[in-house]
Amino acid sequence: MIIALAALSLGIHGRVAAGQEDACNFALLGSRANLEVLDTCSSQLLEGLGLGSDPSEDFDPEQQTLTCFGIMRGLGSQFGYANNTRRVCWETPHMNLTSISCEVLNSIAWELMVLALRHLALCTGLFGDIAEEIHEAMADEVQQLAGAVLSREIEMQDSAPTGLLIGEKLRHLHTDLVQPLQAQGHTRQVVSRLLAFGRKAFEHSNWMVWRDTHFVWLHDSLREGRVVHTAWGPSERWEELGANDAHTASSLIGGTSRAPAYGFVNEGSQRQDILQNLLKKLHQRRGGEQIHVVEIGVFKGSLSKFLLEKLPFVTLLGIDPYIGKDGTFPGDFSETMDPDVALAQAAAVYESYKDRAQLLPVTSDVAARTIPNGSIDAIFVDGCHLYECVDSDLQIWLPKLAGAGALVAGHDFSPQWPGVVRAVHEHRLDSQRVYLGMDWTFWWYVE
Ligand SMILES: *[C@@H]1O[C@H](CO)[C@@H](O)[C@H](O)[C@H]1NC(C)=O
Ligand SMILES: *[C@@H]1O[C@H](CO)[C@@H](O)[C@H](O)[C@H]1NC(C)=O
Ligand SMILES: CC(=O)N[C@H]1CO[C@H](CO)[C@@H](O)[C@@H]1O
Repeated sequence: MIIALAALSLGIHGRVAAGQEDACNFALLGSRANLEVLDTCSSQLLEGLGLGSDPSEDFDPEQQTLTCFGIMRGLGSQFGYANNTRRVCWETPHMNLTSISCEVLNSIAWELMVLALRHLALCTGLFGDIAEEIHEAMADEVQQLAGAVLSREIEMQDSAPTGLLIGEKLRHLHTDLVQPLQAQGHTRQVVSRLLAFGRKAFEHSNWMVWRDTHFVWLHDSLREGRVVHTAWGPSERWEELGANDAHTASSLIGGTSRAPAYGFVNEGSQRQDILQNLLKKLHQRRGGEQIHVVEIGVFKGSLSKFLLEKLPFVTLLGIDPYIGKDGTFPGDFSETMDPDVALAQAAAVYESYKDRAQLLPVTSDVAARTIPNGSIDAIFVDGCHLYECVDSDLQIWLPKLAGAGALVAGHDFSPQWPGVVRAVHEHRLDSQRVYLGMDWTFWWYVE
């Protein structure tokens, strides 16, 4: 069954300005969508809505669009994000089933998002004035179309191997989409549901690609008994990203037989979001008390600022010796910013929260001397990334933690920094829990 978007356009045919092709007059195919057609159509619609024609990453999430039901924010950004997520699918081309599942989900999401955009363009008068009752009635039609495309897709996925990865997700998204609408404002509801579908589908794609790639790489490493360079790509890849010790041989004691109990958890796509979620939960578990957090490796203070801004219950101690470029921390930070400039920026952040934030520009072991045992609720280890450093940070700071349930988290559990992997592994041998999330984040709770 081919569901024709043309059916939807019956009401508007002839309204498209003379000489202007309606590039969006195509049949909805779900996972078999023609991406070129979608590109042309969405470019046209985005331009019509005053958003520029090429969805790129730098769309402003605050950018406002005047629509038939009021101002919308971030519409362009969502298309930029969508466009980028397509590339995520092929980030790790060896993960065939994951890549294909990712692409299937993305194609469906693109179609539904373009459907939303098109409906928005229609009711916003891009193709001429249409009475409100008509675009309200069209919204119902759009919801039914989208629902039907999804049902068909779910049916196909049920018998396909990709169904294992995306079947359940599609079912949930379908349920959300076809919920009965509230009496007023069908257009607004349907458009937001279709866009929400896109957002969730892209989040799921990112997570799926991340989890599966991370899992395969970790599995390979444990089997070899050392950090290897498989699913995430060769070690040369990491060198391009700046200072690192990707080539350092890092053995993992006992390999699989003595490994920690690794678990893959989706707590958000960036470390700041993950940490925010974990600290919120910790705050609840600790009865709503103020939470004392130590951040090892502050640099210019972006993470500190985020946490202080978002989490009023956090008291933060930031530690960073501001040594400068010595190859022990990641990325191109040391290339792009002078340590004095970084320190000045971080100091300004801490200054503006000085009632609950303190920055110590010293090494982690020196800072630790002033901190009593059992007084800290959470640490985030993101300083020097070499094995010796991470191992020492963990040894120094674990006694500072306030007993059971305290959080140990950190960054760069990755093939780029095998020393981090080795240190975490050695601290959690023999089936102790270690959670792995996106953005190379790791964490566990003190037992
Ligand atoms: C999406 O990104 C590609 C480049 O990766 C670009 O060629 C294309 O025009 C973009 N826009 C749309 C609507 O897909
Ligand atoms: C803090 O804990 C460490 C490690 O258990 C121990 O060696 C040290 O003596 C403790 N310090 C104090 C002041 O109790
Ligand atoms: C389409 C695709 O990604 N194919 C890949 C499947 O996995 C093999 C083995 O890892 C790769 O060589 C293919 O490129």
